[in-house]
Amino acid sequence: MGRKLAAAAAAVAVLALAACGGTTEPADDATAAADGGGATSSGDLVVVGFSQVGAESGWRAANTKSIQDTLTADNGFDLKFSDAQQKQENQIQAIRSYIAQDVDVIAFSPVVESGWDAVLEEAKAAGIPVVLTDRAVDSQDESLYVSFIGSDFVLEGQMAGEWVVENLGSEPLKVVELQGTTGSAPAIDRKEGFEAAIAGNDNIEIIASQTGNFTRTEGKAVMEGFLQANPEIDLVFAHNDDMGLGAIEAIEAAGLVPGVDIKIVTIDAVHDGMQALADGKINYIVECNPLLGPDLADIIDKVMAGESVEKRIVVEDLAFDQEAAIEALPTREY
Ligand code: GYE
Repeated sequence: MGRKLAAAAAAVAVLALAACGGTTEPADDATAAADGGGATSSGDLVVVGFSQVGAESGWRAANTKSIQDTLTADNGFDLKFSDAQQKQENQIQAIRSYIAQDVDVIAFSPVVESGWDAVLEEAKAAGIPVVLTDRAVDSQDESLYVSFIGSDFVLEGQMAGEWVVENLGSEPLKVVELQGTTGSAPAIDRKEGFEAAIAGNDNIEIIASQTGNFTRTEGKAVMEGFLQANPEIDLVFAHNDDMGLGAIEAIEAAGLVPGVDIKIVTIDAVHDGMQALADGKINYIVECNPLLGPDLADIIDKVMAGESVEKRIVVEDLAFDQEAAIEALPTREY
């Protein structure tokens, strides 16, 4: 959403008339919200306001689809969905809009870890439970959210690092790292996990590390810079498949063979990444499961029923080499 549109949407939301993302609320919602409608604002449906990070990667597309396919009217939900285009200010605005609309539950995937306390306190004061999906916040006050569903990103980085140590660590290895969005939980944690795994091995050296913002375009551009500045690169560790796929383009454009001249390890295991792994252009992928919709629906149902919910739900992830990717691809959901 552009700045102007976001501002306009927020202004209208104050009147409890509009949702973020440029859609207009049905009139009965506005009336119900003005009446303090809450759970009854859409008949029997549970009204959920979801603020998504953006559309930066294949992972995000699969995650959005899972949420939209699960939180349907047939399943008892009225989903209000907004895309923050990787900007925290847009997410804060969307959350304030959901508070103004008096939705039943707010869920969001925080683009960065810090800076959420104020808006989460506003949601708490309004009596609206918040569920974190995918990414964490660094708030010390855990009462600001009811549950956090997502993968263990430190473990993912560690699994990637362990594979590198075991398979490539017997000879000197110059590594470049493509980091995710600066300040985001997966970028911070995957870096930490990878570094911890390679720490004991003197052969492995990270010679350059920069953010590619989880996108293919930026991953490619950063890799081009790495290739120009470093005559010798043995391995790319990319915090997601998309940046790894961008790196493949840069490596090929430089006349080198990805997966052979320069090895590549990534995280996500979305379809395009798995295809590149099957084709031998990526060497190893640690999975990050984006299908969070069913768990989110389950948590929301429990919250609405007044049942207690787990504060932290850890999603289990697998890992794939070429052979495993070839085997998994035909039946993979994303
Ligand atoms: O790995 C990346 C996406 O937060 C786990 O965000 C998610 C990450 C995912 O852009 O592809």
